[in-house]
Amino acid sequence: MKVKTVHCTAAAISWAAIAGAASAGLATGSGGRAATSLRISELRVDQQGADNDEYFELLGAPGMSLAGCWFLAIGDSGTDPGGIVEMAVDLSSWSLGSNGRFVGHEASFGSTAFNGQMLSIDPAGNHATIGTGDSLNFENSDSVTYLLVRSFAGNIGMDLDPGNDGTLDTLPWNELLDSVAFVRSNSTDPIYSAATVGPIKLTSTGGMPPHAWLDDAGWHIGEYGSWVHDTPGGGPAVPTPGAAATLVISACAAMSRRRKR
Ligand SMILES: [Ca+2]
Ligand SMILES: [Ca+2]
Ligand SMILES: [Ca+2]
Ligand SMILES: [Ca+2]
Repeated sequence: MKVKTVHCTAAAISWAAIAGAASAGLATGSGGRAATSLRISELRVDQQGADNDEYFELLGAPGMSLAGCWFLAIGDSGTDPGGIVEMAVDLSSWSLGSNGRFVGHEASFGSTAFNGQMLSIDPAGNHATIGTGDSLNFENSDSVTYLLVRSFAGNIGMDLDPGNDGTLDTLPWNELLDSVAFVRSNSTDPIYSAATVGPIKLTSTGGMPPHAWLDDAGWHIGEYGSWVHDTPGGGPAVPTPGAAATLVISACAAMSRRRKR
């Protein structure tokens, strides 16, 4: 299947309006269907020392099933700068907690103390270990786009953007539910989301947001050597999904633009 995402015409008009909020619920899959309420609401991709506590958090309706949903990381490979499926997590076995949250984390999650504090999951949120040990290794050396999709039919290593022009040429899923791109300074890798976080330089060497979370005001960037802003399985309210439908066209348009940082 080869599907272009360039059927939107309102591109430049809407892009500026949503770039700041960075909180679009996207629905730019091959079917172009309306966005659902399922969102990416928090991500920890980097930390001081070994990245043992990485996790992603989703937010939707309380108790909602995640059957058919996948969490994807789209980045580079050793020789190709973009569009590569770096990670694909099948969420089908799980559901959202009583507060509408789900956290996927690595087995070593909760093992690092900053200022005497360690991470733990809010008891109202569901959570699951992804793989064993230090298994979630979100890349933080280049820009990466995270997608939440329904019915993923691709595989890890697949190149969804062979021309590396910032437009995904292959969309191996039925529906794109949400997305966010973590942008690193000096990275020339293309990204594939209207919602962006970063770049920000919090360390002597890096320019990648180590952590970010979503609330009513949009995405916020957390700390590198502190859990003070982390709320895995809990946290602040986020925009209601109703707002997302109006952003569909602009989101599609944004994805057709090449963005280099
Ligand atoms: Ca890790
Ligand atoms: Ca990492
Ligand atoms: Ca590529
Ligand atoms: Ca949270």
